[in-house]
Amino acid sequence: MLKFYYSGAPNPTKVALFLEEAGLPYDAIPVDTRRGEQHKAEYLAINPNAKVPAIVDGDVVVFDSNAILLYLAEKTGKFLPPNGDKVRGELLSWLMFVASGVGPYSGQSVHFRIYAPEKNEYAINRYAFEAQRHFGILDARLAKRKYMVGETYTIVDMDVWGWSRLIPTVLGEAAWAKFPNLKRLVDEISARPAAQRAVALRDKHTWKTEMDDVARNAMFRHMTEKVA
Ligand SMILES: N[C@@H](CCC(=O)N[C@@H](CS)C(=O)NCC(=O)O)C(=O)O
Repeated sequence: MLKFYYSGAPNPTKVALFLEEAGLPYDAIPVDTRRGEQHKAEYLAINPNAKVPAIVDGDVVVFDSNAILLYLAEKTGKFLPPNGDKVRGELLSWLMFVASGVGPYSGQSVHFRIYAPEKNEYAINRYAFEAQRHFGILDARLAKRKYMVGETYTIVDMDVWGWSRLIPTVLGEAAWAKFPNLKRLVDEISARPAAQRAVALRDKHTWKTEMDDVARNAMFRHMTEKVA
């Protein structure tokens, strides 16, 4: 059975959404990043980047949520737009836009707003600005169309949902008012039974909740290693 290495964080949750939507049987294996399990040798053999998610599907190993969504969609033929170079170009562009922009800027915005030991106004504003700019681009696209690519719900919408549903954490409680079209898509997906199962998956395991020195040492290793 497909092994899904996960936590309740945004990137694994969008893969959980695909697995639930597609009805693929899977074995959910917890990787408690606050306990440092992402750095264990057996997990690094699967994902050398020491992050979740990753999957092992027979002899196929895939890490990075965006790569996993594309792999699973192509393998199953599900949640892809119709064939054609034009729409394929859109699919790849928006997947990479989420992978290289929405995800990293959202993650850094949360880091500097919530977890950084010093509240650095420049860094907070830099990452919030860029996260907001990226969400604004998604919102503008969704003002003119129901879904991100093609006429139906695809892996790009699942990819977008992963971080967008946490916009209040990324940008503050009032931020949803700026993205009505994106909110419409997020609300539609969040109401789907598969999305509810994806979000509830984390309740099947027990996780370290404290963001204490053990968690900081595992997740924010730059705090103890000066690079430049
Ligand atoms: N580009 C990767 C990013 C993965 C990532 O940053 N995962 C976070 C959870 S959302 C993680 O594992 N954090 C633990 C850590 O940084 O130690 C993806 O989309 O899968």
